Amino acid sequence: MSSTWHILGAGSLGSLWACRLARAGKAARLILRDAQRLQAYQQAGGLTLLEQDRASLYAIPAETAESGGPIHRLLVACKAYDAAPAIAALAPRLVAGADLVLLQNGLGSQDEVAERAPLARCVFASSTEGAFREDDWRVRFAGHGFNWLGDPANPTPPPWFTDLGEAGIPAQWTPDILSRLWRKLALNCAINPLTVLHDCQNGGLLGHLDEVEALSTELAALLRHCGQPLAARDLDEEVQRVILATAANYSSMYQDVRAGRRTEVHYLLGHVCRAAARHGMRVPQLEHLHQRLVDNLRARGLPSA
Ligand code: NAD
Ligand code: KPL
Repeated sequence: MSSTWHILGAGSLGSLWACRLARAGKAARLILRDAQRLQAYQQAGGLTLLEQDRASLYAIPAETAESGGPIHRLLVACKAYDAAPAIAALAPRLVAGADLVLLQNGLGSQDEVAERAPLARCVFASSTEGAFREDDWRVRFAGHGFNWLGDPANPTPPPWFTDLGEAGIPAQWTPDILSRLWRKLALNCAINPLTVLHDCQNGGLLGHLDEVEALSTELAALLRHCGQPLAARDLDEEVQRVILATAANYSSMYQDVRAGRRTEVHYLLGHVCRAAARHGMRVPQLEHLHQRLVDNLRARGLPSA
């Protein structure tokens, strides 16, 4: 097996991971959207990672999906709605037993990817690290956090997992990655849509705690119904703790909407509503929230799925 990390998507998280892997001497190769992006990247001379007041340039080799050559390990670092089409385009290059590391927030995109790459091992990740693009090929490491990785189909960590520690990427292998992803999904559903609808920072939700509590209660019931009792435990308290701890921040969905970017709603609130429907469970608060959010996005001319 080749030890090269192919990294699909040189956006915020993809660049953050690529730069740290390259800095640690790990073989990394970026996969960019098309020949035009590749040319622009080559002109820039590499990726720049900004950490506090330090800027470091990493001349990581790059290619496009069409470049050819086998892929043994792929970090999928695009948005949830781009993941399945990106993997479909790369499928002919994936060797049997290739490892895919899926950094997407929310749930649903992981299964879409797995369908398109049935011979690959899909490792799911849940990240609380924060990064954003200051400009093309310039990414700021904005928030130290942690990464949990796991494979719902196989509790054994892959041999390359030690690369992460060696590259200074804080990570732990967990056999219960689905519980982590559901918990984060529930937090995002209780907070992010309301910040868009009330046009406020996370702390602004302290003025709407009745709404937040009603959503948390319904989300916890749904998690238990979906076989995720751990993810449901004391959800209400954690939602309020996160609101307080991030009171001055704008949620990621709020930032996407404000910047006119497509949101990942289909894999967040959309996934929750679909899961409830599959289980024949009524979730009127969540359904109503979803409808209000969809209407709000449509009114702004943004995709609602
Ligand atoms: P981003 O938009 O900054 O980067 C995604 C990149 O993928 C873009 O550069 C895009 O052009 C590229 N891309 C899309 N399709 C592609 C394709 N077919 N081929 C090549 N490149 C392609 O997104 P991000 O903020 O890095 O988020 C990635 C995922 O990580 C999301 O699901 C997000 O919710 C999650 N996440 C992000 C952060 C963060 O701080 N940015 C934190 C936690 C989780
Ligand atoms: O993850 C978040 C986000 O903004 O996406 C928090 C801060 C937890 C709010 O849901």
